[in-house]
Amino acid sequence: MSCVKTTCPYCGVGCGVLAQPDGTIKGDPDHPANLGRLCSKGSALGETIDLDGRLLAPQILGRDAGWNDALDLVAKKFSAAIREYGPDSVAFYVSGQLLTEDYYVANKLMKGYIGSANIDTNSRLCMASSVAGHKRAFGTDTVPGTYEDLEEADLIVLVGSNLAWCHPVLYQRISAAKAARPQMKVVNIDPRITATSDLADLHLQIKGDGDVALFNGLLTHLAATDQLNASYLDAHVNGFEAALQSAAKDDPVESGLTPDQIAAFYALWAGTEKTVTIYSQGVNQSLSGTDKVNAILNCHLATGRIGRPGMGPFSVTGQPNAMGGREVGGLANMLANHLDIENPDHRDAVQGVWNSPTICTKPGLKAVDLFKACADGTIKALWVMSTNPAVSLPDADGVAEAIKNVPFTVVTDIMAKTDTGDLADVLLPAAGWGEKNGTVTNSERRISRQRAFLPVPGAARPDWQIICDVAQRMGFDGFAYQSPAEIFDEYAATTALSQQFGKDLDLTEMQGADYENLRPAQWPVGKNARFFADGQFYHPDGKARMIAVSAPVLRTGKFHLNTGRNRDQWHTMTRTGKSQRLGAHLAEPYVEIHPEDAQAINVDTAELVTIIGPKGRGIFRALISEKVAQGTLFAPLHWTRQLSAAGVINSAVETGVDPVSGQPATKCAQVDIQKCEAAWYGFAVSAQPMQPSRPYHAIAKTSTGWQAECAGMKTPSDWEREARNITNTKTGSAAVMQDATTGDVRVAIIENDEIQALFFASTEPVIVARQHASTLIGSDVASLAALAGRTAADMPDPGATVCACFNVGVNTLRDAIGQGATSVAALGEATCAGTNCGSCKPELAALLAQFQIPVAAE
Ligand SMILES: Nc1nc2c(c(=O)[nH]1)N[C@H]1C(S)=C(S)[C@@H](COP(=O)(O)OP(=O)(O)OC[C@H]3O[C@@H](n4cnc5c(=O)[nH]c(N)nc54)[C@H](O)[C@@H]3O)O[C@H]1N2
Ligand SMILES: Nc1nc2c(c(=O)[nH]1)N[C@H]1C(S)=C(S)[C@@H](COP(=O)(O)OP(=O)(O)OC[C@H]3O[C@@H](n4cnc5c(=O)[nH]c(N)nc54)[C@H](O)[C@@H]3O)O[C@H]1N2
Ligand code: SF4
Ligand SMILES: [Mo]
Repeated sequence: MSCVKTTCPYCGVGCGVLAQPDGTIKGDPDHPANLGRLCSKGSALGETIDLDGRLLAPQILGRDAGWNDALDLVAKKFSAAIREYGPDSVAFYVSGQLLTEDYYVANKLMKGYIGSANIDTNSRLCMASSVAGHKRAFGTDTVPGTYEDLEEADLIVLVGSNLAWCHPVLYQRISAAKAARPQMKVVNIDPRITATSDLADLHLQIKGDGDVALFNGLLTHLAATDQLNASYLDAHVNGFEAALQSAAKDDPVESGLTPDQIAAFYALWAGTEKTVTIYSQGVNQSLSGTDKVNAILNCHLATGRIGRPGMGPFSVTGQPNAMGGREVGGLANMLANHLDIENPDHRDAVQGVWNSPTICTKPGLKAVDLFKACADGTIKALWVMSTNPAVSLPDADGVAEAIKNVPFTVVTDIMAKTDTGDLADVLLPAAGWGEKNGTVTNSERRISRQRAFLPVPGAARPDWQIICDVAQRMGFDGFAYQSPAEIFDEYAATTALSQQFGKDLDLTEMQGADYENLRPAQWPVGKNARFFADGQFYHPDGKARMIAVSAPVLRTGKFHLNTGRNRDQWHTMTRTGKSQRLGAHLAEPYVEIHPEDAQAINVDTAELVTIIGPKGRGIFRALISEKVAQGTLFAPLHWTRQLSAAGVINSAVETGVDPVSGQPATKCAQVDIQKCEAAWYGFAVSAQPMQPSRPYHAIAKTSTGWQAECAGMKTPSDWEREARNITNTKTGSAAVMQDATTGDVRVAIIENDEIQALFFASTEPVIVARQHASTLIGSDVASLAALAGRTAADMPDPGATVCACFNVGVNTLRDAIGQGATSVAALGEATCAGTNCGSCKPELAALLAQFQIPVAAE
């Protein structure tokens, strides 16, 4: 079968993938980002390309429609709003998951033809603080380093980055480099203990937002101990004195770390020339996000540790095309090619190359303000593409209301049902990964092709084409492209402007390139791969700037809610949620809470808690863990109303935004937490899709159908009816058993001698071998044995999945450790765990530490 070289659609590592139409997925050994590796999400891509749940035709007000009607309506409504209320009455909210070609035409349409800059992107929630920090320091938004720097470094400092789960292949590259050169050191700065901490020689469990104090302290220490690079500062950097003065006012102990920890970190940093500081959302998603970025950059500039092999600051991008979006000007305060809206020469030049009727003259609304403008009625027509803001923005319920308030909303998505799509007047079906062609740029500025290897299903169309179709119907020329290759060519040509104005972006070499066979290429193409090697920056005087920043006053509230990601899910789970393998890792919305806090609110393992924010609340499973500090909570952002009606964490997250970048501070919500007094807890498996609609519920795919966790506040009077309703199984005979002493309930629904559904309820969280229960669906095992929910002697219960590739559960691993496996490699040999993508290796190491019987000293 033919094998197509494409790129993974998930994280910003940008791994090359070899894909076959039957869903066989392998890492591309020739791709410089991954050299053949893939993580659990990449490896499971084949399980997410089915058409289940796909949006296959345009819909107008919930009914299938033809493209002509849908496109005419969108064009008519946008044109009417612009005519009546002006260009700023319409808005696009787009995504770092659009391909560069999609992004380019969306930006061109809004900024050059509609004449507004009201196009913002989910990168505002993701990279905006890094962009702003780079621009302040370097004069342009440049990530200077390459992935090889991570392997060549002697010290890697991870700040607010759970690399093991979020950029797994980079984690693996660093891990392999460290194994080969054990003198390489890793420091992890994170208020939580994470899977990434496993690689760290030093874990600094900082207070939330303690980063500026820590890095300001580092700068002061470097100055006080005479470890700055004076000649570099003199030749290439402005602002040192002011930055140092400001830094000296901060006390690093404010970071929450002990003087010993601080001293150990400073000594390591000061003494290691080849230092790379990797930072991600623990830095960006903060009220002081941009200042954190500059506090880090200050230390690299003051030591001249930038632009040379094995050293430099490295902001890792989240989404597959976060970087491409920044290049084409996807943010409301940028023009294409890293040029500035505020600069009339830049505006004229962009309008010139576009030959467009107009050009926006001022920055547009940033994401949070954009949805406020939806709420207050300013926005009359909104188009959301490839993002799910009703879940992913803070105050998610308020955002959903705001979208409802817009007179006309369009959503382009690949899925028929999403929390945002449910609010739209018009749904437009996009071609998804594997079905469309284009380019993406990864964290190290490497442009790779996404290539189609599947037919486009139903009436779906690629995003670029949908945008151009609407533009043409709005009467605009300049959108008559026949292919993404044409768009890319135009875009590559326009990067000459960046060169003309002395900026960094340069794809001119790629103009006219053989798009079909384009090989992964890093920009600036054909030049030094590292920026700033010559000490030249992009401010008018050619120098970099150190920025005077001060540690923020830390917020105090009842609980500090930190949010982020799970290993095996991608954002709002529209794709990864399809894979039962990935779902088995962590199957419902949860919140990590410290044991003492759990005790204080009287919550036991696996009970439910309500998290109460200023504007909304949600219900989550309590995961009691010492990995979070006392007074802090951690919850993943992934669950949506489609999967768990009360499980959207952003319902409870309402914070401000960073004053420089406008990025919401989604890592430091102040919330309250209470025990959720459930009268009963339930667990169900069914051959049918379930939508239990109980006060708490969470559904997930299994190998035989679906599973549901649920809970209610009132005990049902008829358990059979409850079981049938929850499992969505109306026919068949039901066997109901209730334990007279405990009150535990078990229901099996059987039809034609096959188990269709099982339901378990208890006044306590249900204890049942969940994976085993799901394997019974469709089997003819006698219902009574099944009702026990235990595993038959010949079918050991593997327990919660640790290795998603080979479906190896925690019990299997514990047994293997009991039988003498003493290393991750030995566990791999015994069980296969960790031998494919390797994403679970940190967890294997943790299990070894937990279950190994210490060998007595001789
Ligand atoms: N599995 C998986 N991988 C992904 C994604 C996914 O959805 N799933 N999404 C991708 C995207 S778009 C992004 S942006 C990246 C995000 O990648 P990361 O930024 O690595 O992921 P997060 O889990 O959001 O947050 C990272 C860490 O910041 C810590 N943190 C919180 N507050 C602070 C603080 O004040 N200071 C410090 N130093 N640390 C803090 C959190 O405890 C958390 O462990 O992941 C990408 N990769
Ligand atoms: N509390 C909290 N909130 C956060 C974060 C956090 O750490 N904490 N992180 C933030 C960050 S960094 C990010 S990046 C955002 C991510 O948040 P979102 O962007 O809202 O999440 P996704 O689930 O990636 O949404 C992508 C949507 O595009 C659809 N889609 C997939 N492929 C295509 C395609 O080819 N074309 C089109 N048109 N649609 C497609 C998917 O089905 C899905 O509905 O969340 C942010 N929100
Ligand atoms: S690390 Fe994983 S999610 Fe990220 S690009 Fe590579 S395979 Fe995809
Ligand atoms: Mo992101």
